[in-house]
Amino acid sequence: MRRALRFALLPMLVSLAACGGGGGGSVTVVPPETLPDADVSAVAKSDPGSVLPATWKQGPFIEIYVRGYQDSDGDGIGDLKGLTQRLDYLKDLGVTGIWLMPVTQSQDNDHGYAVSDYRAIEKQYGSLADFDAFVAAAHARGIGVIIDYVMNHSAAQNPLFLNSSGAKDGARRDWYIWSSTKPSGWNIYGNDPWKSSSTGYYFAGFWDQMPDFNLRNASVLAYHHDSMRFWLNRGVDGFRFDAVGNLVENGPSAWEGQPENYVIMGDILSMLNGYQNRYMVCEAPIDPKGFSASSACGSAFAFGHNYDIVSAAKGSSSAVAAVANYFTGAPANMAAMVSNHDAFAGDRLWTQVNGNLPQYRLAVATYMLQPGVPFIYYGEEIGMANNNSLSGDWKLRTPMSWTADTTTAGFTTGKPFRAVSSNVATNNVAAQLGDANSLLSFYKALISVRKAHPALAAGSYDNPQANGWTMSFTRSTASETALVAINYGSTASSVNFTGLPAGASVSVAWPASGVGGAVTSGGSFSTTVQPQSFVVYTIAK
Ligand SMILES: [Ca+2]
Ligand SMILES: [Ca+2]
Repeated sequence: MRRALRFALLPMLVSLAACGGGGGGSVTVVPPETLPDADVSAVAKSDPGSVLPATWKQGPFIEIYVRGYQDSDGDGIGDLKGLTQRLDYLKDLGVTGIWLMPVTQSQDNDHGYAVSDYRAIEKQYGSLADFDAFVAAAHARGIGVIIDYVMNHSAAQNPLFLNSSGAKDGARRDWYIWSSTKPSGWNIYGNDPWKSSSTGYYFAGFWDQMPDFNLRNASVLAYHHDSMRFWLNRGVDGFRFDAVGNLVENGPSAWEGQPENYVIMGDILSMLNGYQNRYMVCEAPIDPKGFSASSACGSAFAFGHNYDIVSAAKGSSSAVAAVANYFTGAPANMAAMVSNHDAFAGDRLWTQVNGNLPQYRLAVATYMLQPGVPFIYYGEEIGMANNNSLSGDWKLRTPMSWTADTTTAGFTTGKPFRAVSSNVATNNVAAQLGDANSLLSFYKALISVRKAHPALAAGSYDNPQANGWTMSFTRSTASETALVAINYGSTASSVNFTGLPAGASVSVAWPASGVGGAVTSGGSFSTTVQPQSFVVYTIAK
């Protein structure tokens, strides 16, 4: 969401206008009793339980754009049946969770963030039965499923907004934000959020086709809780929440990260924690650490840290220090990533490092070995590049590169809904699956090491050191300590870990060719880290 959306949506606005769809000014005033409305019935908690191990929440997760992942029926649009066919690939990769970008019925026919029905599956993706089958198949492989939930705004074509905008005395009027005169002084990411309609001015922070809900209205919050339970009751393992910095506005100079937002998310976390073994994570670039608090989302994406990770990988020593320090003041349950579906978070990693594989591996090792729940963006594991002939966010949301086919990428038997990634001919699953030296094999090996060592998946973060281009830290659980050193520089460096149990045996976890040793009588262990490489050791307690 956020800023980049504006660019992606411009062509869509034109097409909507061309087909007469839903501009605010075109709303027709009708008697309230004839207004459209949505099913807002209450949904009681009915927890089906969880078949997943508690460790599934440690990740790694993979973020998947269903429209771009796998088409099963040749219409050129990815769907749930296609995604289900790829679950064995995802299990083999080693992920323990999947974040699906919106799968609810939407108005945009693209990214899905303009939700027109919160309790229905996007028809282009399949049916509710297809969704249930997908979740069951993921669970059977030990993989959890979280889905995007968009609470800040709906589609303008959502019946709730059609009701709200259709008449000043409709049942849903107060479900959105209205003013009889146009408020002044507002600027949301460069846009005036107040849009005109025949019944007044409504607030839409991101796009005139995505009106903001009035989240001060208890009925609206109750509706969203009910809609979340609709999915949790079906076995969904949690949610990724969009734009939680934008939920409640308190004025033209107080519209982002307002105190009410933390309370709203904390109430949702409490509701979600009433179910077994669930997880939720928030998008809140305005305050990632604050929204990670257990009184708010419990976990939020570490925006900011991602830029430093990539800068460190590219050789910035000041960024190395920032990366080393990050988790000294950040909750360990934050979600870490190096790119996602939004351009404001950066290009695809391959494009950020211009295809430099040593730098690529260093960035990945950093976010896989530090604290935080790792989130891989689909295709990152094979080094998919942007398609820079596309604009805005679209360049990041191309069909998954399954094969070297430069037209279909192996994604569809038909014509893909969008051009494929620029480097599909070289970076694709088919080319990398059997290659022990491929990027895909690197991801699998690193994920395997992370999952094999609880200290890496869930340990503390201790003794972070940044010395020039080298970072080191230790991570511990009750049963083991992991020693990690990453050298981002172009010359070998030596690292000395101290404060360790005298005489303890030191085992190698990475690289496979490494050599272990023993802690000295003074409690130290020294090692040499080759240029642009990293080492991981473990000591059993
Ligand atoms: Ca399809
Ligand atoms: Ca809002």
